[in-house]
Amino acid sequence: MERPFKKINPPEIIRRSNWRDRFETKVNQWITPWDGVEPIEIGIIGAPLSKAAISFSGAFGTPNQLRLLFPTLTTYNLDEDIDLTSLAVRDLGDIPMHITDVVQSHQNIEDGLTELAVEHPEIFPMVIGGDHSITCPSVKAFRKRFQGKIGLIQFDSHFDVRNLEDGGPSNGTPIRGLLESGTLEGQNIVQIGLHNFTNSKAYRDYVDEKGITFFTSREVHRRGIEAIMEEAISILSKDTEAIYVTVDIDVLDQAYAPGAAAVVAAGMSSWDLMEAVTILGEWDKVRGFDLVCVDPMQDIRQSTVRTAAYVMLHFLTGYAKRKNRG
Ligand SMILES: [Mn+2]
Repeated sequence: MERPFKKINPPEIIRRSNWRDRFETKVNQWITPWDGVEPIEIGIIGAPLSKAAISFSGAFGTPNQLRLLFPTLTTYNLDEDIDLTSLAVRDLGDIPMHITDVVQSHQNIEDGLTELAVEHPEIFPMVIGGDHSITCPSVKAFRKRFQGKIGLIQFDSHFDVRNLEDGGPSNGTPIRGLLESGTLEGQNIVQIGLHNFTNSKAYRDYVDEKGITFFTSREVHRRGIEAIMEEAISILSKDTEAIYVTVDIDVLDQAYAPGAAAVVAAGMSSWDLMEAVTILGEWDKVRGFDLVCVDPMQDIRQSTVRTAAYVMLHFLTGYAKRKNRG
């Protein structure tokens, strides 16, 4: 089989299972490696970089750990009565990382995702980190797909606008990098799940000055996620052609995501995040997605990797609803 891409390696792990219930499909039987020929709607791309994490992170292992978990999940969403096999989702493989050079690895991510955008603009990119630093090169590549302005919706307990002088780029700087490179404008960014004792006054002032809208974890808890999403979508609809969604798993409470690279108390609940990504999957303007900062090395019974898989599957459920609506 010829490789579909020059700058994206084939998947490192292909999880097969020998037993099958004839009336059930598991995720690994549906999300198989792409042959480069079959028309597909969504491509999963691993960005296994976590050398840019401020505290040590094993997030480089997440794409493979997700693949290993796929045989434990079915493709059927009971609440929505939707089987995801109606969507053509395939595994495009992993972007190769430099062993020591973070900046080069970021360039590889931008180059790999640019190759995908140029060769196959019809494929929706679903990028799996890695730490949050990967979002900066990923959105830079995403930007090239559109003429108009793009927007970003971020789930995170941190602003991720740290200064770039104190040892960046890192998983604390992706939004700063996107603002300073002119890739994004602050008024087209909404951040959800921001938290107490994980940020500083200086960075809140920076976010305010740039015109970014943010909702704290407490606001989500008190107002409800549907109301927050409605407001977020109304803000981002105004001036954008396309939206990129980035999910940092540290937006969740430590009970739901013990394997987040940075754990928080009183974070968002899994349910609120599932509802939010389902809503975003359904929104036509959303054209790119990433999920970051899951550290399988800190995880307990793969619970955080499993939560990450559920986030993906709920987003894809929303995408199936978008498609069915036509
Ligand atoms: Mn983050």
